[in-house]
Amino acid sequence: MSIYSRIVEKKAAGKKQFAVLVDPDKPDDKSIEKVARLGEKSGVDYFFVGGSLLTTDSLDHCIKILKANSNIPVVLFPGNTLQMSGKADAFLYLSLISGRNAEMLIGRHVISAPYLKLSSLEVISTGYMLIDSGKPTTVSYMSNSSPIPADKVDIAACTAMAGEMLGMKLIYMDAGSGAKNPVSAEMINMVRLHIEIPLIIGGGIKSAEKAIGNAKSGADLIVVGNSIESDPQLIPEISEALHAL
Ligand code: 1GP
Repeated sequence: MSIYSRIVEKKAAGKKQFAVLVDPDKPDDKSIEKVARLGEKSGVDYFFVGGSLLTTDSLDHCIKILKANSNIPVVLFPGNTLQMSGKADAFLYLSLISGRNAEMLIGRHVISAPYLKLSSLEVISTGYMLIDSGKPTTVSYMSNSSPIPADKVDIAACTAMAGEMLGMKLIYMDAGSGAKNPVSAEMINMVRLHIEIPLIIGGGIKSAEKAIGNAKSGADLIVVGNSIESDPQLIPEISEALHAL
């Protein structure tokens, strides 16, 4: 079964899903191995792999370790077109629909399209929405785009609707890695009410309570990266809490 069908099927069954984000630049091999084993043991649904800025050539190596220590599908969450690896299972083809930078909306996609076509990766068209988190994040700087203001829930809803009507398969609302303020429950709720496709929420989620709150507000898939790097025990905590919902 494709990863997208799996996401849709779980959503239809009312099951909440959990993805652990691994930045291939950051952890050492032992830490990646630990995350993979903990993820496998606690039923993590996906590993998302990627970052806004990779400074080492570690992508393939990171995926290799995750695959050697778990059976969890690896989904590329690319910060740029260079972050492509045939060792992964799927590729989030992110169009930054919250911004007005043509390169991030379509330009980079034109460059990567022929390579993706040749790869065996499952390509999942994703409307990516950056939400303001109180201070500039790496992704807002690197993408040269303004995030949607945190209190403009109507703009978020209309942006997500446009993404869905343009044929995108997922909406990913992100406050950015290590965000000071995560996406608000009110905004998640509003967007959920206006779209049918699966909704991913990430950025600044630091506890199982917050993950559950987001899921109850309408998120189908929760992504956590930063806080897991400092406390891997959050993996079983969040995974169990979300899957018990
Ligand atoms: C970032 O949504 C992801 O793009 C995850 O954010 O690292 O803050 O958990 P954190």
